[in-house]
Amino acid sequence: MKIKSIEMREINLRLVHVFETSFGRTTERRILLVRVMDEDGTEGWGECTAGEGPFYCEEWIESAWATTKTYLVPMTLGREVERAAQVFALMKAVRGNRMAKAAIETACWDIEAQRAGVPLWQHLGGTQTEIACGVSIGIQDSPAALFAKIEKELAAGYQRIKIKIKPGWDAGIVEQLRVRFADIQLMVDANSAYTLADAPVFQAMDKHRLMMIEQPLAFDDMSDHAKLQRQIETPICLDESIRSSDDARKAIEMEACRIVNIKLGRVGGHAEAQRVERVCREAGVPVWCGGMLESGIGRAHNIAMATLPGFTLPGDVSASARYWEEDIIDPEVTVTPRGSINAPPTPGLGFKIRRERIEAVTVRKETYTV
Ligand code: OSB
Ligand code: MG
Repeated sequence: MKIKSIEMREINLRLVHVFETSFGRTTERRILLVRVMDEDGTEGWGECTAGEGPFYCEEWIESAWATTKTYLVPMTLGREVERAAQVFALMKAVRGNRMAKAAIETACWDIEAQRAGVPLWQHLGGTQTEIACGVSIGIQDSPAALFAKIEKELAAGYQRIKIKIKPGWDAGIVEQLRVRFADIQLMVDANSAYTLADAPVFQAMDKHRLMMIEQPLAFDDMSDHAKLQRQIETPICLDESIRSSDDARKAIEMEACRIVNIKLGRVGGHAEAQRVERVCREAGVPVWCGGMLESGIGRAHNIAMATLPGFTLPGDVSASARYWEEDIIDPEVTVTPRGSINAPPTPGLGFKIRRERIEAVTVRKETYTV
């Protein structure tokens, strides 16, 4: 495959519901989409999952745009690779910036799968034709509002509920939730809002049988996560801390977590995600697919990745309609009444790209061709 053209564009999409985490609120997504074209004119699409500000991680839309344009495009444009799995290495000289890299890398996997005439999920080595879905529910204005949201998602069939927590909206809320929803599969995500001194908050949650506590402590502190894990019974799941398969290996070795959330952007694309999945599977550590409020393109890539055999827990990949009035793919992502998404049967990403819709929400675009 020769990378003949790379188009970068920013689209703006308003969320149906404001999403609040311990690091802030999101009302409108600014998404960098990448379209790569090969020598035969086959085009692949990728999505950069960087947020609107450098809060979940250092990358954000403006840094991703600048890094892609100034460094990643020159490193990949005009290059020929035998396999999409080699694209990440072309960008090796750039440190970090994995979300920006993943946009180009995943687009190349889309191309490769189309050229092979198979669905991307099969091309990646996926074995599950149906993926288990949960939802991630942001911090709400009141417990009543949270209860109402949970009722609605359970009625739609979702298999597990994740709530966002922050200091002041944590153990007390979980306690109330357990009174109302005694047996549901429930978990919390702190997005690094705590320190080891808060261990009592998590010890208080132990009696509520949570599936896991996601990323309670700092993104760059596996050592404290290992200490916290020794003080609580509930499994810790790492999100922000896992940027590579080496990170996963180290986290497992030091027992900083018992579950791993894999996000394509955070690890730098499909090839690295495959390596993380493998390290975890071989160590007997379950993984699940995280979400970054993706448009249909990123969502389709997530679905493909989540068919790999190690993805044994419900993920954060849910229906398009929970996020968007109108998605940019056709059909939109829908969830079955038993809370699952079927892997698409058609080659590549498996969803049609709605060009006109994308054009209508594009705010800037740059194309590079050789
Ligand atoms: O920590 O998993 C997270 C959204 C933005 C940034 C970080 C996270 C999230 C979510 C939402 O939890 C998952 C989704 O519904 O896409
Ligand atoms: Mg998380």
